Amino acid sequence: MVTIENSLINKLTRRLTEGLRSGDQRQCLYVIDEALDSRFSPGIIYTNIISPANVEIGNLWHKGHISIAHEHVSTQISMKLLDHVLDKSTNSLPNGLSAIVTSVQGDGHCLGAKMMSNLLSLDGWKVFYLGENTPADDIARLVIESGSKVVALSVTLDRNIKNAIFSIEVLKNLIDPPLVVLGGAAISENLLEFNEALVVTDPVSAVYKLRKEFCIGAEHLTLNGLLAQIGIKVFEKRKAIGRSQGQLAELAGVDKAYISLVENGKQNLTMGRLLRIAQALDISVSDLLETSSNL
Ligand code: B12
Repeated sequence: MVTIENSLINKLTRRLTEGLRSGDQRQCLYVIDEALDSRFSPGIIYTNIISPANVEIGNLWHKGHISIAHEHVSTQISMKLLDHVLDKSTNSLPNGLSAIVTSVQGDGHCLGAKMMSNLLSLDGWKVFYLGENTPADDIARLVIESGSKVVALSVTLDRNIKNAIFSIEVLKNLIDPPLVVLGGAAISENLLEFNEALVVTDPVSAVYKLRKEFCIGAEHLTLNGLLAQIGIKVFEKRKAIGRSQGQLAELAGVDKAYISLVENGKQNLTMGRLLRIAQALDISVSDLLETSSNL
């Protein structure tokens, strides 16, 4: 199962890299839609497909094989892909908290910060995504204006670590200081630790840590979100036990179309049918209802 998933991920990444290299936005969107149809989560699509494809394109530029114009086209398409995944995913209800996300001053690498920004949006945060290269004082001003509780900083270039330290220093001195989350290649590759910031290497873990930090939980899930999660679980479990939709429908005593609607998160199930589907999958109702992550 894991091998099949990995080989699909590798295949999608290769096709995405080709699409990005030739600047073919439509091909890139097809690849991402295929990843979404294959039920890969936004976090997996971001970190295991879009990210390595961009590393490949960036490396081609760094080695002088493609021009900066080609690299910029690829980055712009990738930014659209990140938003496409966000638009197609199930958002949590707003949690009432806001966060600022940016690359630190001097850093023009923007994809990591954008991934962090979109995953926070997906999790119900109001996000101010500032793009790249933002000076500390301007971040501080926006924290005051917006009342943001979190500032997530992305640092890719080693030479910009000092700018991150400066930003932390400036933010720490505010009357209502935000929690600073630090990530990016320069931080993770140098295994840096900071007393006054939360250091996290990948954006999905960062969102989970913030959930804990701010006690944000399943109460922010919408009905549509819950139905989508039940659908994913039914689909995954059915695949894992090797049954077709028709076979599962027969076992549960419902129509095949009903299972299809459930798996697509479009069916508001009755308790009786939820129980029968759970029994047909040989799992408990609470397994199906347990809210997991939409990340
Ligand atoms: C693409 C790329 C570029 C693009 C950037 C396009 C853009 N607008 O983003 C371009 C071509 C413009 C570029 C320019 C430069 N680059 Co460059 N670039 C890369 C490359 C190939 C990939 C970076 C990337 O996009 N990765 C994909 C993203 C998604 O990964 P990521 O940023 O690491 O983010 C992940 C995690 O780190 C994390 N994350 C990121 N931010 C955050 C934040 C938080 C809060 C959290 C929790 C997590 C998190 O989440 C992401 C998913 O897991 C890397 C090499 C590599 N193999 O990584 C070099 C690299 C980063 N670049 C490098 C350099 C030197 C430069 C230049 C100085 C080159 C030059 N001579 O001009 C310029 C600097 C421009 C500037 N002012 O910043 C060096 C950095 C060396 C160093 N250690 O300091 C690298 C490592 C290449 C190398 N081997 O030399 N680059």
